[in-house]
Amino acid sequence: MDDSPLQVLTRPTAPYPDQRPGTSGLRKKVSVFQSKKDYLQNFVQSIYSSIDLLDRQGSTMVVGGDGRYFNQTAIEVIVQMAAANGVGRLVIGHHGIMSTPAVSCVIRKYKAIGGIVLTASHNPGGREGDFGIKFNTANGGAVTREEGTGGKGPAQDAVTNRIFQISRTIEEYAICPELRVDLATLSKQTFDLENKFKPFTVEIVDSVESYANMLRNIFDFAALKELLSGENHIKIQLDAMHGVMGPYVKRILCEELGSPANSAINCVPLQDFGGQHPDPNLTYAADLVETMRGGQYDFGAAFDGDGDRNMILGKHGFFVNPSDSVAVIAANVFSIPYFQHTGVRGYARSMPTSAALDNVARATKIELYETPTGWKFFGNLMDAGKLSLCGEESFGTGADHIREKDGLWAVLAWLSILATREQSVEDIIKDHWQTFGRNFFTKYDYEEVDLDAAIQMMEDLELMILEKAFMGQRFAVGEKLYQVEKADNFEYTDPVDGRICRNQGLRIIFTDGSRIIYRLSGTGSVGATVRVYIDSYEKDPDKIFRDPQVMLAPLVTIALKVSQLHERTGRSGPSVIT
Ligand code: G16
Repeated sequence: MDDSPLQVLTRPTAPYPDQRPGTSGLRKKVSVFQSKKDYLQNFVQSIYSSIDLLDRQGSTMVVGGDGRYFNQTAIEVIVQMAAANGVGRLVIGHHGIMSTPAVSCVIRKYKAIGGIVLTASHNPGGREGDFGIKFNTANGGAVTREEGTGGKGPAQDAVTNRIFQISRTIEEYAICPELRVDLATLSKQTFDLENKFKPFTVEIVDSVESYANMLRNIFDFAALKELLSGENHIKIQLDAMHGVMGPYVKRILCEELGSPANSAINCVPLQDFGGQHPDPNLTYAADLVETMRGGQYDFGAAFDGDGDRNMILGKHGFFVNPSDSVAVIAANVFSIPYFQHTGVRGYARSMPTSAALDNVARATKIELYETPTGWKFFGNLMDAGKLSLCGEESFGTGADHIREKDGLWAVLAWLSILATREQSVEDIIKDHWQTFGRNFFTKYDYEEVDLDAAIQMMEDLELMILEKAFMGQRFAVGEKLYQVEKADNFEYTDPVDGRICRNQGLRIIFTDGSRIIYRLSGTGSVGATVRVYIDSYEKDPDKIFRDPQVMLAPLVTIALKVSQLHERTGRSGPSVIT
Protein backbone atom coordinates (compact mmCIF):
# COMPACT_ATOMS: atom_id res chain seq x y z
CA MET A 1 0.00 0.00 0.00
CA ASP A 2 1.19 3.51 -0.85
CA ASP A 3 2.34 5.33 2.30
CA SER A 4 1.75 8.92 1.21
CA PRO A 5 -1.46 10.43 2.61
CA LEU A 6 -4.38 10.57 0.21
CA GLN A 7 -5.68 13.87 -1.06
CA VAL A 8 -9.09 15.03 0.12
CA LEU A 9 -10.82 17.25 -2.42
CA THR A 10 -13.92 19.37 -2.36
CA ARG A 11 -15.60 19.53 -5.74
CA PRO A 12 -18.31 21.93 -6.83
CA THR A 13 -21.62 20.48 -7.97
CA ALA A 14 -25.15 21.57 -8.80
CA PRO A 15 -28.32 20.12 -7.24
CA TYR A 16 -30.91 17.86 -8.87
CA PRO A 17 -34.56 18.33 -7.96
CA ASP A 18 -35.54 14.65 -8.19
CA GLN A 19 -33.60 12.90 -5.42
CA ARG A 20 -36.48 12.33 -3.04
CA PRO A 21 -36.28 8.75 -1.70
CA GLY A 22 -39.33 6.57 -2.48
CA THR A 23 -40.83 3.69 -0.49
CA SER A 24 -37.39 2.17 -0.24
CA GLY A 25 -34.66 4.62 -1.25
CA LEU A 26 -33.77 6.41 -4.47
CA ARG A 27 -34.48 4.20 -7.48
CA LYS A 28 -33.74 5.34 -11.02
CA LYS A 29 -32.64 3.91 -14.33
CA VAL A 30 -28.90 3.12 -14.40
CA SER A 31 -28.61 5.64 -17.22
CA VAL A 32 -29.70 8.43 -14.88
CA PHE A 33 -26.85 7.64 -12.49
CA GLN A 34 -24.43 7.27 -15.37
CA SER A 35 -25.33 10.20 -17.55
CA LYS A 36 -26.17 12.97 -15.09
CA LYS A 37 -22.96 14.50 -13.83
CA ASP A 38 -22.31 13.72 -10.16
CA TYR A 39 -25.84 12.38 -9.70
CA LEU A 40 -24.60 9.61 -7.40
CA GLN A 41 -22.06 11.88 -5.68
CA ASN A 42 -24.77 14.41 -4.87
CA PHE A 43 -26.99 11.82 -3.22
CA VAL A 44 -24.13 10.18 -1.33
CA GLN A 45 -22.96 13.57 -0.05
CA SER A 46 -26.54 14.32 1.01
CA ILE A 47 -26.56 11.09 3.01
CA TYR A 48 -23.26 11.87 4.74
CA SER A 49 -24.19 15.50 5.35
CA SER A 50 -27.50 14.41 6.89
CA ILE A 51 -25.49 12.85 9.72
CA ASP A 52 -24.12 15.25 12.32
CA LEU A 53 -20.37 15.71 11.85
CA LEU A 54 -19.78 14.70 15.46
CA ASP A 55 -21.66 11.43 14.95
CA ARG A 56 -20.01 10.82 11.61
CA GLN A 57 -16.41 11.42 12.63
CA GLY A 58 -14.67 8.16 13.39
CA SER A 59 -17.92 6.24 13.05
CA THR A 60 -18.53 2.83 11.50
CA MET A 61 -20.83 2.42 8.51
CA VAL A 62 -21.83 -0.65 6.51
CA VAL A 63 -21.99 -0.84 2.71
CA GLY A 64 -23.44 -3.62 0.58
CA GLY A 65 -25.43 -4.15 -2.55
CA ASP A 66 -27.27 -6.80 -4.51
CA GLY A 67 -24.54 -7.04 -7.14
CA ARG A 68 -26.50 -5.41 -9.92
CA TYR A 69 -24.87 -3.40 -12.71
CA PHE A 70 -23.23 -0.21 -11.35
CA ASN A 71 -22.86 -1.75 -7.86
CA GLN A 72 -19.04 -1.78 -7.94
CA THR A 73 -18.71 1.68 -9.48
CA ALA A 74 -21.03 3.11 -6.86
CA ILE A 75 -19.16 1.43 -4.01
CA GLU A 76 -15.87 2.95 -5.14
CA VAL A 77 -17.43 6.40 -5.00
CA ILE A 78 -19.11 5.72 -1.65
CA VAL A 79 -15.79 4.60 -0.14
CA GLN A 80 -13.88 7.59 -1.51
CA MET A 81 -16.53 9.95 -0.18
CA ALA A 82 -16.82 8.20 3.21
CA ALA A 83 -13.12 8.78 3.80
CA ALA A 84 -13.39 12.43 2.81
CA ASN A 85 -16.44 12.93 5.03
CA GLY A 86 -14.79 11.70 8.20
CA VAL A 87 -16.31 8.23 8.49
CA GLY A 88 -13.76 6.13 10.43
CA ARG A 89 -14.52 2.64 9.26
CA LEU A 90 -16.53 1.02 6.48
CA VAL A 91 -17.63 -2.59 6.72
CA ILE A 92 -18.28 -3.86 3.20
CA GLY A 93 -19.52 -7.18 1.88
CA HIS A 94 -17.12 -9.40 -0.06
CA HIS A 95 -17.08 -8.17 -3.69
CA GLY A 96 -19.36 -5.37 -2.49
CA ILE A 97 -22.27 -7.78 -2.24
CA MET A 98 -24.52 -8.13 0.78
CA SER A 99 -28.20 -8.95 0.99
CA THR A 100 -30.49 -6.30 2.46
CA PRO A 101 -31.29 -8.41 5.55
CA ALA A 102 -27.58 -9.10 6.01
CA VAL A 103 -26.83 -5.35 5.90
CA SER A 104 -29.38 -4.87 8.67
CA CYS A 105 -27.81 -7.71 10.64
CA VAL A 106 -24.25 -6.40 10.15
CA ILE A 107 -25.20 -2.81 11.10
CA ARG A 108 -26.57 -4.14 14.38
CA LYS A 109 -23.65 -6.50 14.94
CA TYR A 110 -21.00 -3.80 14.46
CA LYS A 111 -23.09 -1.14 16.21
CA ALA A 112 -22.62 1.01 13.12
CA ILE A 113 -24.29 4.40 12.82
CA GLY A 114 -25.93 3.19 9.65
CA GLY A 115 -25.38 1.68 6.26
CA ILE A 116 -25.76 2.28 2.57
CA VAL A 117 -27.55 -0.37 0.55
CA LEU A 118 -27.21 -0.46 -3.21
CA THR A 119 -30.26 -2.11 -4.65
CA ALA A 120 -33.38 -1.54 -6.67
CA SER A 121 -34.75 -4.69 -5.05
CA HIS A 122 -37.01 -6.64 -7.43
CA ASN A 123 -36.66 -4.14 -10.29
CA PRO A 124 -34.70 -5.42 -13.32
CA GLY A 125 -30.95 -4.77 -13.47
CA GLY A 126 -28.27 -4.44 -16.14
CA ARG A 127 -27.29 -1.42 -18.23
CA GLU A 128 -30.89 -0.79 -19.24
CA GLY A 129 -32.28 -1.64 -15.82
CA ASP A 130 -32.64 0.12 -12.50
CA PHE A 131 -30.19 1.08 -9.82
CA GLY A 132 -31.02 2.16 -6.30
CA ILE A 133 -29.43 3.51 -3.17
CA LYS A 134 -30.86 3.73 0.30
CA PHE A 135 -29.68 4.67 3.74
CA ASN A 136 -30.30 2.53 6.80
CA THR A 137 -29.94 3.99 10.26
CA ALA A 138 -28.32 2.54 13.39
CA ASN A 139 -31.27 0.24 14.11
CA GLY A 140 -30.57 -1.48 10.78
CA GLY A 141 -33.70 -0.19 9.09
CA ALA A 142 -34.16 1.89 5.97
CA VAL A 143 -35.30 5.46 5.96
CA THR A 144 -38.09 5.99 3.49
CA ARG A 145 -40.40 8.55 2.04
CA GLU A 146 -42.21 10.69 4.62
CA GLU A 147 -45.17 11.50 2.45
CA GLY A 148 -48.21 13.12 3.90
CA THR A 149 -46.82 13.73 7.37
CA GLY A 150 -48.73 15.96 9.71
CA GLY A 151 -46.07 18.64 9.69
CA LYS A 152 -45.65 18.64 13.44
CA GLY A 153 -43.30 16.60 15.54
CA PRO A 154 -40.41 14.34 14.67
CA ALA A 155 -41.30 14.03 10.98
CA GLN A 156 -39.71 17.38 10.32
CA ASP A 157 -36.42 16.04 11.55
CA ALA A 158 -36.70 12.76 9.72
CA VAL A 159 -33.50 11.64 8.10
CA THR A 160 -35.07 11.13 4.73
CA ASN A 161 -36.32 14.70 4.60
CA ARG A 162 -32.90 15.95 5.57
CA ILE A 163 -31.29 13.95 2.77
CA PHE A 164 -33.80 15.27 0.27
CA GLN A 165 -33.49 18.87 1.43
CA ILE A 166 -29.70 18.74 1.26
CA SER A 167 -29.84 17.23 -2.23
CA ARG A 168 -31.88 20.22 -3.40
CA THR A 169 -29.35 22.80 -2.36
CA ILE A 170 -26.05 20.94 -2.53
CA GLU A 171 -23.11 22.94 -3.88
CA GLU A 172 -20.11 20.71 -3.27
CA TYR A 173 -19.05 17.25 -2.23
CA ALA A 174 -15.93 15.84 -0.61
CA ILE A 175 -13.97 12.94 -2.08
CA CYS A 176 -10.62 11.14 -1.94
CA PRO A 177 -10.32 10.36 -5.66
CA GLU A 178 -7.09 8.38 -5.38
CA LEU A 179 -8.38 5.95 -2.78
CA ARG A 180 -8.58 2.43 -4.20
CA VAL A 181 -10.14 -0.39 -2.24
CA ASP A 182 -9.78 -4.11 -2.91
CA LEU A 183 -13.28 -5.60 -2.61
CA ALA A 184 -12.18 -9.07 -3.65
CA THR A 185 -10.09 -9.96 -0.58
CA LEU A 186 -11.46 -10.53 2.91
CA SER A 187 -9.22 -8.03 4.63
CA LYS A 188 -8.74 -4.92 6.70
CA GLN A 189 -7.33 -2.03 4.68
CA THR A 190 -6.12 1.21 6.27
CA PHE A 191 -5.62 4.54 4.50
CA ASP A 192 -3.91 7.72 5.68
CA LEU A 193 -5.58 10.91 4.58
CA GLU A 194 -4.11 14.37 4.29
CA ASN A 195 -6.73 15.91 6.56
CA LYS A 196 -7.43 16.14 10.23
CA PHE A 197 -9.26 12.82 10.38
CA LYS A 198 -7.73 9.66 11.79
CA PRO A 199 -6.74 6.80 9.45
CA PHE A 200 -9.65 5.46 7.49
CA THR A 201 -10.28 1.72 7.61
CA VAL A 202 -12.16 -0.58 5.28
CA GLU A 203 -13.05 -4.11 6.33
CA ILE A 204 -14.17 -6.55 3.69
CA VAL A 205 -16.27 -9.13 5.52
CA ASP A 206 -17.99 -12.43 4.91
CA SER A 207 -21.55 -11.26 5.46
CA VAL A 208 -22.91 -14.75 4.82
CA GLU A 209 -21.21 -15.96 8.01
CA SER A 210 -22.55 -13.10 10.17
CA TYR A 211 -26.02 -13.65 8.79
CA ALA A 212 -25.86 -17.44 9.17
CA ASN A 213 -24.74 -17.04 12.74
CA MET A 214 -27.76 -14.90 13.48
CA LEU A 215 -30.09 -17.52 11.98
CA ARG A 216 -28.44 -20.28 14.05
CA ASN A 217 -29.60 -18.42 17.14
CA ILE A 218 -33.16 -18.08 15.84
CA PHE A 219 -33.96 -21.53 14.47
CA ASP A 220 -33.37 -25.12 15.52
CA PHE A 221 -30.74 -26.01 12.92
CA ALA A 222 -30.59 -29.65 14.07
CA ALA A 223 -34.31 -30.06 13.38
CA LEU A 224 -33.98 -28.30 10.02
CA LYS A 225 -31.06 -30.51 9.09
CA GLU A 226 -33.11 -33.59 9.89
CA LEU A 227 -35.97 -32.22 7.74
CA LEU A 228 -33.71 -31.51 4.77
CA SER A 229 -31.23 -34.36 4.93
CA GLY A 230 -32.43 -36.90 7.48
CA GLU A 231 -33.93 -40.29 6.75
CA ASN A 232 -37.38 -38.96 5.81
CA HIS A 233 -36.17 -35.72 4.33
CA ILE A 234 -38.31 -33.52 2.15
CA LYS A 235 -37.21 -32.21 -1.24
CA ILE A 236 -36.94 -28.50 -1.78
CA GLN A 237 -36.24 -26.14 -4.66
CA LEU A 238 -34.97 -22.65 -3.96
CA ASP A 239 -34.60 -20.05 -6.70
CA ALA A 240 -32.14 -17.23 -6.00
CA MET A 241 -33.09 -15.65 -9.35
CA HIS A 242 -29.44 -14.65 -9.95
CA GLY A 243 -29.74 -12.10 -7.18
CA VAL A 244 -27.73 -11.70 -4.03
CA MET A 245 -29.15 -14.76 -2.27
CA GLY A 246 -27.19 -17.44 -4.13
CA PRO A 247 -24.22 -17.56 -1.73
CA TYR A 248 -26.50 -17.44 1.32
CA VAL A 249 -28.71 -20.26 0.08
CA LYS A 250 -25.73 -22.41 -0.90
CA ARG A 251 -23.90 -21.94 2.38
CA ILE A 252 -26.85 -22.20 4.76
CA LEU A 253 -29.33 -24.54 3.09
CA CYS A 254 -26.97 -26.76 1.12
CA GLU A 255 -23.64 -26.84 2.96
CA GLU A 256 -24.91 -26.50 6.50
CA LEU A 257 -28.40 -27.99 6.47
CA GLY A 258 -27.55 -30.69 3.97
CA SER A 259 -29.98 -30.01 1.16
CA PRO A 260 -28.51 -31.36 -2.10
CA ALA A 261 -26.67 -28.91 -4.34
CA ASN A 262 -29.31 -29.17 -7.05
CA SER A 263 -32.02 -27.97 -4.68
CA ALA A 264 -30.75 -24.41 -5.15
CA ILE A 265 -30.95 -22.84 -8.60
CA ASN A 266 -29.86 -19.58 -10.24
CA CYS A 267 -27.37 -19.08 -7.43
CA VAL A 268 -24.72 -17.12 -9.29
CA PRO A 269 -25.35 -13.40 -8.73
CA LEU A 270 -25.45 -11.67 -12.13
CA GLN A 271 -25.34 -7.94 -12.85
CA ASP A 272 -28.50 -8.18 -14.93
CA PHE A 273 -30.14 -11.10 -13.07
CA GLY A 274 -29.93 -13.07 -16.30
CA GLY A 275 -32.16 -10.50 -18.02
CA GLN A 276 -35.12 -11.35 -15.77
CA HIS A 277 -37.13 -9.44 -13.17
CA PRO A 278 -35.69 -10.70 -9.88
CA ASP A 279 -39.16 -10.54 -8.40
CA PRO A 280 -40.52 -13.57 -6.56
CA ASN A 281 -44.11 -13.68 -7.73
CA LEU A 282 -46.20 -15.95 -9.94
CA THR A 283 -45.38 -13.96 -13.07
CA TYR A 284 -41.64 -13.37 -12.75
CA ALA A 285 -40.79 -16.63 -10.96
CA ALA A 286 -42.89 -18.62 -13.43
CA ASP A 287 -40.09 -21.15 -14.05
CA LEU A 288 -40.05 -22.16 -10.42
CA VAL A 289 -43.84 -22.41 -10.37
CA GLU A 290 -43.65 -24.68 -13.43
CA THR A 291 -40.97 -26.89 -11.85
CA MET A 292 -42.99 -27.15 -8.65
CA ARG A 293 -46.10 -28.17 -10.62
CA GLY A 294 -44.21 -31.29 -11.67
CA GLY A 295 -44.68 -32.60 -8.14
CA GLN A 296 -41.06 -33.61 -7.61
CA TYR A 297 -40.51 -31.12 -4.79
CA ASP A 298 -42.34 -30.67 -1.49
CA PHE A 299 -41.38 -27.07 -0.88
CA GLY A 300 -40.30 -24.22 -3.13
CA ALA A 301 -39.22 -20.64 -2.59
CA ALA A 302 -37.86 -17.71 -4.55
CA PHE A 303 -36.14 -14.49 -3.47
CA ASP A 304 -35.82 -11.07 -5.00
CA GLY A 305 -32.62 -9.31 -6.12
CA ASP A 306 -31.59 -8.14 -2.65
CA GLY A 307 -32.99 -11.08 -0.68
CA ASP A 308 -35.59 -9.40 1.46
CA ARG A 309 -38.65 -10.71 -0.39
CA ASN A 310 -39.81 -14.33 -0.58
CA MET A 311 -42.42 -16.43 -2.31
CA ILE A 312 -43.42 -19.76 -0.75
CA LEU A 313 -44.81 -22.65 -2.79
CA GLY A 314 -45.98 -26.11 -1.79
CA LYS A 315 -45.98 -29.35 -3.76
CA HIS A 316 -47.56 -29.13 -7.23
CA GLY A 317 -47.00 -25.36 -7.15
CA PHE A 318 -49.48 -24.66 -4.34
CA PHE A 319 -49.16 -20.90 -3.89
CA VAL A 320 -48.94 -19.38 -0.43
CA ASN A 321 -50.27 -15.86 -0.57
CA PRO A 322 -47.88 -13.58 1.39
CA SER A 323 -50.78 -12.27 3.46
CA ASP A 324 -51.54 -15.85 4.48
CA SER A 325 -47.88 -16.66 4.96
CA VAL A 326 -47.40 -14.24 7.86
CA ALA A 327 -50.70 -15.37 9.40
CA VAL A 328 -49.65 -19.03 9.29
CA ILE A 329 -46.27 -18.22 10.83
CA ALA A 330 -48.12 -16.31 13.57
CA ALA A 331 -50.41 -19.26 14.24
CA ASN A 332 -47.37 -21.56 14.49
CA VAL A 333 -45.03 -19.12 16.12
CA PHE A 334 -43.74 -21.53 18.72
CA SER A 335 -42.23 -23.76 16.04
CA ILE A 336 -39.47 -21.13 16.06
CA PRO A 337 -37.17 -21.23 19.11
CA TYR A 338 -36.50 -17.46 18.92
CA PHE A 339 -40.11 -16.72 19.79
CA GLN A 340 -40.09 -19.28 22.57
CA HIS A 341 -37.37 -17.17 24.18
CA THR A 342 -38.66 -13.68 23.40
CA GLY A 343 -42.40 -14.33 23.50
CA VAL A 344 -44.63 -12.45 21.06
CA ARG A 345 -45.09 -8.75 21.70
CA GLY A 346 -47.32 -7.88 18.78
CA TYR A 347 -48.14 -8.49 15.14
CA ALA A 348 -48.31 -6.02 12.27
CA ARG A 349 -49.22 -5.85 8.62
CA SER A 350 -49.29 -3.05 6.09
CA MET A 351 -52.75 -1.66 5.37
CA PRO A 352 -53.17 -3.24 1.89
CA THR A 353 -52.14 -6.68 3.23
CA SER A 354 -55.14 -8.93 3.81
CA ALA A 355 -56.54 -9.16 7.31
CA ALA A 356 -55.61 -12.86 7.68
CA LEU A 357 -53.11 -11.92 10.39
CA ASP A 358 -55.82 -10.04 12.29
CA ASN A 359 -57.75 -13.29 12.75
CA VAL A 360 -54.76 -14.93 14.44
CA ALA A 361 -54.08 -11.84 16.56
CA ARG A 362 -57.69 -11.78 17.71
CA ALA A 363 -57.73 -15.49 18.56
CA THR A 364 -54.46 -15.30 20.48
CA LYS A 365 -55.23 -11.91 22.06
CA ILE A 366 -52.08 -10.35 20.72
CA GLU A 367 -51.98 -6.72 19.62
CA LEU A 368 -52.23 -6.12 15.86
CA TYR A 369 -50.93 -2.96 14.17
CA GLU A 370 -52.03 -1.83 10.72
CA THR A 371 -49.33 0.41 9.22
CA PRO A 372 -48.78 2.20 5.92
CA THR A 373 -46.74 0.43 3.24
CA GLY A 374 -43.00 0.57 3.99
CA TRP A 375 -40.99 -1.60 6.34
CA LYS A 376 -39.77 1.32 8.42
CA PHE A 377 -43.13 1.60 10.15
CA PHE A 378 -42.57 -1.87 11.54
CA GLY A 379 -39.07 -0.88 12.64
CA ASN A 380 -40.46 1.89 14.85
CA LEU A 381 -42.77 -0.56 16.59
CA MET A 382 -39.98 -3.10 16.99
CA ASP A 383 -37.61 -0.54 18.50
CA ALA A 384 -40.33 0.29 21.01
CA GLY A 385 -40.74 -3.39 21.94
CA LYS A 386 -44.27 -3.54 20.55
CA LEU A 387 -43.80 -5.85 17.60
CA SER A 388 -42.35 -9.33 17.03
CA LEU A 389 -43.66 -10.58 13.68
CA CYS A 390 -44.99 -8.78 10.61
CA GLY A 391 -45.63 -9.11 6.92
CA GLU A 392 -46.75 -7.42 3.75
CA GLU A 393 -48.67 -8.49 0.68
CA SER A 394 -45.64 -7.48 -1.40
CA PHE A 395 -43.86 -10.74 -0.50
CA GLY A 396 -42.19 -9.36 2.62
CA THR A 397 -42.13 -11.28 5.89
CA GLY A 398 -39.96 -10.76 8.93
CA ALA A 399 -39.45 -10.35 12.63
CA ASP A 400 -37.71 -8.15 15.15
CA HIS A 401 -34.32 -9.92 14.85
CA ILE A 402 -33.41 -7.20 12.30
CA ARG A 403 -35.12 -4.13 10.82
CA GLU A 404 -35.60 -5.30 7.23
CA LYS A 405 -37.84 -7.99 5.85
CA ASP A 406 -35.95 -11.22 5.49
CA GLY A 407 -36.49 -13.73 2.68
CA LEU A 408 -34.36 -16.57 4.00
CA TRP A 409 -35.71 -16.10 7.51
CA ALA A 410 -39.21 -16.62 6.07
CA VAL A 411 -38.09 -19.80 4.33
CA LEU A 412 -36.55 -21.18 7.51
CA ALA A 413 -39.70 -20.17 9.43
CA TRP A 414 -41.79 -22.20 7.02
CA LEU A 415 -39.39 -25.15 7.13
CA SER A 416 -39.53 -25.03 10.94
CA ILE A 417 -43.31 -25.27 10.76
CA LEU A 418 -43.08 -28.20 8.33
CA ALA A 419 -40.63 -29.92 10.69
CA THR A 420 -42.88 -29.44 13.70
CA ARG A 421 -46.19 -30.26 12.09
CA GLU A 422 -45.03 -32.99 9.73
CA GLN A 423 -47.64 -31.86 7.20
CA SER A 424 -47.45 -30.53 3.68
CA VAL A 425 -47.57 -26.81 2.91
CA GLU A 426 -51.02 -27.23 1.38
CA ASP A 427 -52.41 -29.10 4.40
CA ILE A 428 -51.02 -26.49 6.78
CA ILE A 429 -52.67 -23.69 4.82
CA LYS A 430 -55.96 -25.52 4.46
CA ASP A 431 -56.03 -26.31 8.19
CA HIS A 432 -55.37 -22.66 8.82
CA TRP A 433 -58.31 -21.55 6.70
CA GLN A 434 -60.55 -24.10 8.39
CA THR A 435 -59.57 -22.76 11.80
CA PHE A 436 -59.51 -19.04 11.12
CA GLY A 437 -61.56 -18.61 7.93
CA ARG A 438 -59.94 -17.34 4.73
CA ASN A 439 -59.16 -13.86 3.54
CA PHE A 440 -59.31 -14.10 -0.23
CA PHE A 441 -56.81 -11.63 -1.60
CA THR A 442 -55.67 -10.42 -4.96
CA LYS A 443 -53.53 -7.57 -6.20
CA TYR A 444 -53.56 -6.04 -9.68
CA ASP A 445 -50.40 -4.14 -10.62
CA TYR A 446 -50.42 -1.81 -13.61
CA GLU A 447 -46.77 -1.01 -14.29
CA GLU A 448 -45.31 1.90 -16.27
CA VAL A 449 -48.61 3.73 -16.56
CA ASP A 450 -48.55 7.36 -17.73
CA LEU A 451 -47.77 9.34 -14.57
CA ASP A 452 -50.16 12.22 -15.17
CA ALA A 453 -53.03 9.90 -16.03
CA ALA A 454 -52.41 7.87 -12.87
CA ILE A 455 -52.23 10.92 -10.62
CA GLN A 456 -55.36 12.41 -12.16
CA MET A 457 -57.22 9.13 -11.74
CA MET A 458 -56.27 8.94 -8.07
CA GLU A 459 -57.27 12.53 -7.47
CA ASP A 460 -60.64 12.12 -9.12
CA LEU A 461 -61.22 8.83 -7.35
CA GLU A 462 -60.44 10.41 -4.02
CA LEU A 463 -62.86 13.26 -4.63
CA MET A 464 -65.54 10.79 -5.56
CA ILE A 465 -65.18 8.32 -2.71
CA LEU A 466 -64.91 11.05 -0.11
CA GLU A 467 -68.24 12.54 -1.22
CA LYS A 468 -70.95 11.96 1.34
CA ALA A 469 -73.14 10.42 -1.36
CA PHE A 470 -70.65 7.58 -1.88
CA MET A 471 -71.26 6.29 1.63
CA GLY A 472 -73.96 3.65 1.67
CA GLN A 473 -73.81 3.24 -2.10
CA ARG A 474 -74.69 -0.25 -3.32
CA PHE A 475 -72.98 -2.22 -6.07
CA ALA A 476 -74.60 -5.30 -7.55
CA VAL A 477 -72.56 -7.74 -9.61
CA GLY A 478 -74.36 -10.94 -10.56
CA GLU A 479 -75.88 -12.28 -7.35
CA LYS A 480 -73.50 -10.36 -5.11
CA LEU A 481 -74.47 -7.09 -3.52
CA TYR A 482 -71.95 -4.86 -1.75
CA GLN A 483 -72.72 -1.72 0.22
CA VAL A 484 -70.10 0.90 1.04
CA GLU A 485 -69.61 1.29 4.78
CA LYS A 486 -66.57 3.52 4.77
CA ALA A 487 -64.29 5.21 2.25
CA ASP A 488 -61.19 7.21 3.06
CA ASN A 489 -57.57 7.96 2.35
CA PHE A 490 -55.70 5.86 4.90
CA GLU A 491 -54.05 7.81 7.66
CA TYR A 492 -51.74 6.39 10.30
CA THR A 493 -50.80 7.74 13.67
CA ASP A 494 -47.60 6.09 14.77
CA PRO A 495 -48.26 4.75 18.27
CA VAL A 496 -44.61 5.28 19.19
CA ASP A 497 -43.89 8.88 18.20
CA GLY A 498 -47.39 10.16 17.48
CA ARG A 499 -46.44 11.09 13.95
CA ILE A 500 -49.31 11.26 11.50
CA CYS A 501 -48.86 9.89 7.98
CA ARG A 502 -51.58 10.87 5.56
CA ASN A 503 -52.43 9.83 1.98
CA GLN A 504 -51.40 6.21 2.41
CA GLY A 505 -53.96 4.65 0.06
CA LEU A 506 -57.59 5.04 -0.95
CA ARG A 507 -59.86 2.54 0.77
CA ILE A 508 -63.38 1.45 0.05
CA ILE A 509 -64.66 -0.79 2.82
CA PHE A 510 -67.96 -2.61 2.42
CA THR A 511 -70.42 -3.66 5.10
CA ASP A 512 -69.24 -7.31 4.92
CA GLY A 513 -65.65 -6.21 5.63
CA SER A 514 -64.46 -6.64 2.02
CA ARG A 515 -62.03 -3.95 0.92
CA ILE A 516 -60.85 -2.35 -2.30
CA ILE A 517 -57.65 -0.33 -2.01
CA TYR A 518 -55.89 1.85 -4.56
CA ARG A 519 -52.31 3.06 -4.23
CA LEU A 520 -49.56 4.44 -6.39
CA SER A 521 -46.37 2.49 -5.85
CA GLY A 522 -43.34 4.23 -4.43
CA THR A 523 -40.79 1.81 -5.87
CA GLY A 524 -41.21 2.01 -9.64
CA SER A 525 -38.76 4.00 -11.74
CA VAL A 526 -40.72 4.68 -14.91
CA GLY A 527 -44.10 6.45 -15.01
CA ALA A 528 -46.44 5.22 -12.31
CA THR A 529 -47.37 1.79 -11.02
CA VAL A 530 -51.00 1.65 -9.97
CA ARG A 531 -51.83 -1.04 -7.43
CA VAL A 532 -55.33 -2.30 -6.71
CA TYR A 533 -55.69 -4.62 -3.72
CA ILE A 534 -58.79 -6.63 -2.91
CA ASP A 535 -59.47 -8.53 0.30
CA SER A 536 -62.60 -10.41 1.26
CA TYR A 537 -63.17 -12.69 4.24
CA GLU A 538 -64.99 -16.01 3.98
CA LYS A 539 -65.61 -18.54 6.72
CA ASP A 540 -68.09 -20.86 5.02
CA PRO A 541 -66.21 -24.21 4.85
CA ASP A 542 -67.83 -24.94 1.49
CA LYS A 543 -66.30 -21.85 -0.05
CA ILE A 544 -62.87 -21.46 1.50
CA PHE A 545 -61.08 -23.66 -1.03
CA ARG A 546 -62.37 -21.86 -4.10
CA ASP A 547 -60.26 -19.98 -6.62
CA PRO A 548 -59.56 -16.42 -5.37
CA GLN A 549 -59.96 -14.95 -8.85
CA VAL A 550 -63.44 -16.44 -9.09
CA MET A 551 -64.38 -15.43 -5.56
CA LEU A 552 -63.11 -11.89 -5.99
CA ALA A 553 -64.32 -11.30 -9.55
CA PRO A 554 -67.32 -9.16 -8.48
CA LEU A 555 -65.09 -6.91 -6.37
CA VAL A 556 -62.59 -6.60 -9.22
CA THR A 557 -65.43 -5.50 -11.48
CA ILE A 558 -66.46 -2.87 -8.94
CA ALA A 559 -62.86 -1.71 -8.46
CA LEU A 560 -62.38 -1.16 -12.18
CA LYS A 561 -65.77 0.45 -12.63
CA VAL A 562 -65.44 2.89 -9.77
CA SER A 563 -61.96 4.03 -10.78
CA GLN A 564 -62.39 3.78 -14.56
CA LEU A 565 -58.84 2.51 -14.36
CA HIS A 566 -58.68 0.96 -17.82
CA GLU A 567 -60.33 3.88 -19.54
CA ARG A 568 -58.17 6.41 -17.70
CA THR A 569 -54.85 4.66 -18.28
CA GLY A 570 -55.48 3.08 -21.66
CA ARG A 571 -54.71 -0.34 -20.26
CA SER A 572 -56.78 -3.44 -20.88
CA GLY A 573 -55.41 -5.44 -17.96
CA PRO A 574 -52.79 -5.53 -15.23
CA SER A 575 -49.10 -6.30 -15.76
CA VAL A 576 -49.05 -8.66 -12.78
CA ILE A 577 -51.81 -10.38 -10.84
CA THR A 578 -51.06 -11.83 -7.42
C1 G16 B 1 -40.38 -1.95 -0.56
C2 G16 B 1 -40.76 -1.71 0.89
C3 G16 B 1 -41.99 -2.49 1.26
C4 G16 B 1 -43.12 -2.24 0.29
C5 G16 B 1 -42.64 -2.49 -1.13
C6 G16 B 1 -43.66 -2.12 -2.16
O1 G16 B 1 -39.92 -3.25 -0.74
O2 G16 B 1 -39.70 -2.09 1.74
O3 G16 B 1 -42.35 -2.15 2.57
O4 G16 B 1 -44.21 -3.04 0.56
O5 G16 B 1 -41.49 -1.73 -1.40
O6 G16 B 1 -43.85 -0.75 -2.14
P1 G16 B 1 -44.70 -0.01 -3.24
O7 G16 B 1 -46.07 -0.65 -3.19
O8 G16 B 1 -44.69 1.43 -2.82
O9 G16 B 1 -44.06 -0.27 -4.59
P2 G16 B 1 -38.63 -3.57 -1.63
O10 G16 B 1 -38.49 -5.06 -1.57
O11 G16 B 1 -38.97 -3.05 -3.01
O12 G16 B 1 -37.51 -2.83 -1.01
